Amino acid sequence: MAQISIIIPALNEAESIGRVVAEMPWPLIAECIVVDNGSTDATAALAEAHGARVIQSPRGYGAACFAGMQAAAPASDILVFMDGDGSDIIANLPRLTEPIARGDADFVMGSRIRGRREPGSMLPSQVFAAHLVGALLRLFQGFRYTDMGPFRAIRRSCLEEFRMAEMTYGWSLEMQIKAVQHHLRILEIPVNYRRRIGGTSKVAGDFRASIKAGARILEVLFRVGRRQSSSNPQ
Ligand SMILES: Nc1nc2c(ncn2[C@@H]2O[C@H](COP(=O)(O)OP(=O)(O)O)[C@@H](O)[C@H]2O)c(=O)[nH]1
Ligand SMILES: [Mg+2]
Repeated sequence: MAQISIIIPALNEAESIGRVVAEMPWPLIAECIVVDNGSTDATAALAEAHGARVIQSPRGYGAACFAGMQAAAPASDILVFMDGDGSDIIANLPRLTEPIARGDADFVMGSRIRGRREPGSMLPSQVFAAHLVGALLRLFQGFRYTDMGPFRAIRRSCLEEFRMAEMTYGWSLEMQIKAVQHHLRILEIPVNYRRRIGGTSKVAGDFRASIKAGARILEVLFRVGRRQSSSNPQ
């Protein structure tokens, strides 16, 4: 049976992280790693109390995901990323991991756009950005993603070949672009999405952070995305 590590970047998520970790389907997974990078609240202690392995990482969403990937148990062959605010629905996990475990896919993206979204869980600007990036990626890469959502599963050996470099908000999109560039078998499946359980948004709901994230996403789209177009003779 494929071994699964769940990786959750978490920054000041004390209001939600305990419940997120407590809801883990432990028989299905090898471990749940919570990557805390400088939380000033009880995020790390609560995650640990509910059964997660807590590690620390340098600042940045991508840095946290990268540290989680490096810390995953050597025997794990599938890595799953999800957020620590309770927005992702863990019951959707098998939909993400089973196609990889069966050998039918290497990367399974959860699309919130295709799933059911609790009203208010995604801002109109996020829905618009997902569509825009999807359309641009189709132009550049020939693969249509409908979302850049956090909940996703990837074959570990593939992710390790990507040489991930985006240590902030570009991480998620970099992974999606490199999956196309490395000719992975990609599947996008609907996942449902809720509002965060508590606490405050560090990205979409924070004006400055969302502008920074948007700029970073566009930069990754053009820089990483175009690398392939220019090196690909087709
Ligand atoms: N470790 C770490 N986690 C972060 C950082 N920024 C955001 N997160 C986490 O990444 C996830 C997504 O952030 P969130 O604030 O929910 O963004 P939103 O869903 O766009 O509103 C949450 O689990 C955050 O705690 C960061 O700089 N470091
Ligand atoms: Mg969130």
